Amino acid sequence: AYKFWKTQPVPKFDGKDDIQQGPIKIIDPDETPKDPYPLLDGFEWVTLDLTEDNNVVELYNLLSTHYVEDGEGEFRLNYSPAFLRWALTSPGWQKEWHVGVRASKSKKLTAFISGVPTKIRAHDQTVQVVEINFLCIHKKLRSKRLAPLLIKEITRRCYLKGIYQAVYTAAVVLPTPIASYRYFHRPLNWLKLYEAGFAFLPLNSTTGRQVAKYHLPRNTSIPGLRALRESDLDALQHLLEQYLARFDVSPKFTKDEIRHWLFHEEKKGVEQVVWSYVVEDAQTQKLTDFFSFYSLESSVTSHSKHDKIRTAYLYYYASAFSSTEDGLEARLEILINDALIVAKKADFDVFNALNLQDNALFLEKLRFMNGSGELNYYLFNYRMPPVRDAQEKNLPL
Ligand code: YNC
Ligand code: MG
Repeated sequence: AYKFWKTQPVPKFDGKDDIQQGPIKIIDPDETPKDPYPLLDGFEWVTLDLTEDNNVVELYNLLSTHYVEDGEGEFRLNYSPAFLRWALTSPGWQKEWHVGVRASKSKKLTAFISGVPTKIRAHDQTVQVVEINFLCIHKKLRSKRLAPLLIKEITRRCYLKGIYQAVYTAAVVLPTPIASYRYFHRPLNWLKLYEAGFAFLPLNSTTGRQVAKYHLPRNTSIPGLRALRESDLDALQHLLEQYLARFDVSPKFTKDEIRHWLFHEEKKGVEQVVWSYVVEDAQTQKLTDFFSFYSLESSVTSHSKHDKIRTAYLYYYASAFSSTEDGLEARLEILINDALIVAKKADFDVFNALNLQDNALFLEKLRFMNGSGELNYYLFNYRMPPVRDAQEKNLPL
């Protein structure tokens, strides 16, 4: 097992806990091959140019038919072209890290892997990383050991640019997660989810009672809640940094990254991907809270009167209430409930969240259902002790 992963600079499953945090292997750039790895016969490497609409559409077409499905293959993630462009052209992005494979004859895109650069904080260390995502192989090319080749090729291209560490997430278990979480789902339009085969009717309930159970007020409840403005970005960066300091690992965003990942600028013809809201205190004009979510549809592959489920995914959030008497737990409950109301108003069908960071404090109270999906978090060529959650760390709640 793990024929490929055994050869990579990642921690072994039986790793000791007392190991020093830091790189696993020191990379000598001179030993990095200058040419791409040889590919299967009849296929060739291609670097996509995501500033070109037709390249984005090609990638969309591959992913929308071959990317991640749920266990039964009933639903498949349907990242929109706008989402793909957003996810892959963050500050510092490199064209060379949008790696595709084409069939030499038909020129059809048959596989892909991507990376974007960023920094993370792991305890007190800042690490320059590439974030790897959208690894995808056409269904007819599966189980031919192409995935290790894609991974080795993007690794080579990162090493050549002097990046030796990576972060990535996957549903599959590989050596060795730094943390593992489960997906939770909060129905916003229960009836549609039921009709699409995503939600089930409990034996002792009725459709009417299920709809009532997930009913939300029409308006948000926190005074001063409003959409994020560009003029908030400095204050938001500060609020987020303070809040994320609670956790063992977090992104370390520059202001440009905050703008890119969190600020939606109204532009004609550009579909909204991310929704961000802040709470501004009326007296002090300070930002006290923040939440965001992004939009990612799922295609319903089974026969149903619905072909898409519109899902909002909880993204970053922050609150200055962690250090006050009112308490973080109570505050997050109303804050994220307001996020549900905003998402419902924007016509999302379901609101997803993982049980990471402080999410366990509100998931149950806000009627998220425990899902079957899991997500493992990984670091490449970097060792650190397992990530602890807020409870284990005795953080103020
Ligand atoms: C996976 N998701 O274990 P061993 S997540 C990493 N991430 O290797 P083959 C994976 N490795 O066990 P197939 C993986 N899935 O023998 C499988 N593997 O050591 C490993 N699905 O290769 C697997 N997208 O080509 C095994 O498998 C080897 O044809 C088998 O292709 C796999 O984006 C896949 O779920 C996932 O498109 C491409 O099934 C295919 O089955 C597919 O024979 C649907 O591969 C879509 C899907 C995955 C989404 C993601 C994160 C990817 C992270 C990759 C690792 C990055 C490392 C850091 C690199 C940069 C370094 C620097 C600096
Ligand atoms: Mg393969």
